[in-house]
Amino acid sequence: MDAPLMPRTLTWKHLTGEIVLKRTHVMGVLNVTPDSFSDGGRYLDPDVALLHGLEMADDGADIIDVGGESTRPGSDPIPAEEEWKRVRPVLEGLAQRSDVPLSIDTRKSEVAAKALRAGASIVNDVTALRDPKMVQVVARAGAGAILLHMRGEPKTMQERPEYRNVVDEIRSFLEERISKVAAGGVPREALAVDPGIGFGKTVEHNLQLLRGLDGLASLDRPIVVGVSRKSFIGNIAGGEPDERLPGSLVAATFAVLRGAHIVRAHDVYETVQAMRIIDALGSHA
Ligand code: HH2
Repeated sequence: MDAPLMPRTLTWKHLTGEIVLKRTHVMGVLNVTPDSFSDGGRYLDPDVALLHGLEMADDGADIIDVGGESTRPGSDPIPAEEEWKRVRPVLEGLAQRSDVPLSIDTRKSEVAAKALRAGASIVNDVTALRDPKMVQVVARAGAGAILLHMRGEPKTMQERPEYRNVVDEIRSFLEERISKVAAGGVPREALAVDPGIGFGKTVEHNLQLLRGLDGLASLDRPIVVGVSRKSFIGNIAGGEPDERLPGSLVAATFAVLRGAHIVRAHDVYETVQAMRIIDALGSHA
């Protein structure tokens, strides 16, 4: 009898090293913004943000994702200078005081370039490196990048999103972006993909995507999923964003069972504990 095929261990290269995905990794969210949907204003003070980042590192975060601009539905972009002013002290402080790899959550190449010089290793871009300048910045620095699927722009993305087959369309989009970005000089090994839960999707689209996540396995790149506190959880089960931890943990666990390698979460301690258990039970079995 043939031995069962074991899933291949994926490796994700970034500026300061590589992440070997032998277990589920947790990416902690650090929003240095006044208006993020679930923690807006809580970490706008750089000292408070830095302490929260260090706490997430202690709690077992594998990556800390620092963002200075909200991309919640309906949000407006902010100037690059303002975004950089917010994230700079936090990135510099974390790079000095922790070894956890840092990602910069930005769609602006100027901010990404400065962040990579200040200690970030990965660019988390909700526009999937749409701007050719962003591809250049990532390629030149030797950074890692996350390619996320978003339909349209944050301002309007939730206005009647439609798909024929949401999983197939997102897989095709990501496949195309991987090829384009690789042609621009970023090696495939430096790329991870993200279906973009909540980025131009209805509640039903989000559910279909989570159920069909294994459809992204053929991309052969690490799959990042962000469900933490998102509105589909409130829509289905109620609760304000900071009351959605139970639903977030179930959705993250389900995503891992369907093939996610990295989960992006606000509540790092709780998420790490949940992921340790699902991994021990054999998440990839
Ligand atoms: N979700 C948000 C922001 N960045 N990046 C990735 N890779 N995946 C996600 O699902 C994702 C993301 C939105 O969440 P949050 O950062 O908490 O909110 P806001 O955009 O309001 O700051």
